[in-house]
Amino acid sequence: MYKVVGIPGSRLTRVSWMLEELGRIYVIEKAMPQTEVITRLNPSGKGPVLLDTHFESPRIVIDSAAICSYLADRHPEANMSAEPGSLERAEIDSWLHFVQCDLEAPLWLKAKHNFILPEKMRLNVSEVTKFEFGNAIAAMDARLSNKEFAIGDRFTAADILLGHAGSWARNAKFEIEFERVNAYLDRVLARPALAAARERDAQFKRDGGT
Ligand SMILES: N[C@@H](CCC(=O)N[C@@H](CS)C(=O)NCC(=O)O)C(=O)O
Repeated sequence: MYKVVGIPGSRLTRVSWMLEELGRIYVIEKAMPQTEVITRLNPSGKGPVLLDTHFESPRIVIDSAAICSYLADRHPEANMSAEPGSLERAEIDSWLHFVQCDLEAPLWLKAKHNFILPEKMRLNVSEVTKFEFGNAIAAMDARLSNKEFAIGDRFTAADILLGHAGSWARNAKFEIEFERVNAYLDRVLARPALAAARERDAQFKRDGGT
């Protein structure tokens, strides 16, 4: 079984979405950042963390992109990864890095300065984050071109990371002016596996998990 530790509704949804795509059984354990529970698993104090309990000594994997990549490799029958050393694999990996370094960085920076950092540290980063996000989206549009999914005609871990960051951008009211990117996001965000993952988040709250 798999256990996902972190905050439901955060980047953790990338992992539950992936697990739903793979049809795997998993449990969610809520743990706030920088608490003892999470820091024991990830010294940076950040979630999500995956525990793969299929082994005598459970494996611990940290970072949402690494976790999705690991899960895709563990279940090759789902065809959500590619052979290490292949061009397709390099393309998937490059999208995973793109999401974290280019696409979500401005979203995260804005969130930190809006409501996460201690008030005295907060700055107005609206202009720079809008600029950087705009550059990232333009690059995404050019790279995606008219492809159905990030690497072509099959859905991979890269689409989960891109889709999740795109949904985050929409919620945070970052403008996406590219028709192809919006059509792509509509397509990946309509996946039944994402709806199931979001339902798990909602269920967690209904059960008093807050
Ligand atoms: N690159 C990491 C980022 C992890 C991250 O920043 N997680 C947030 C929750 S979604 C967190 O725990 N933040 C607490 C902090 O920055 O101290 C990932 O994708 O897993």
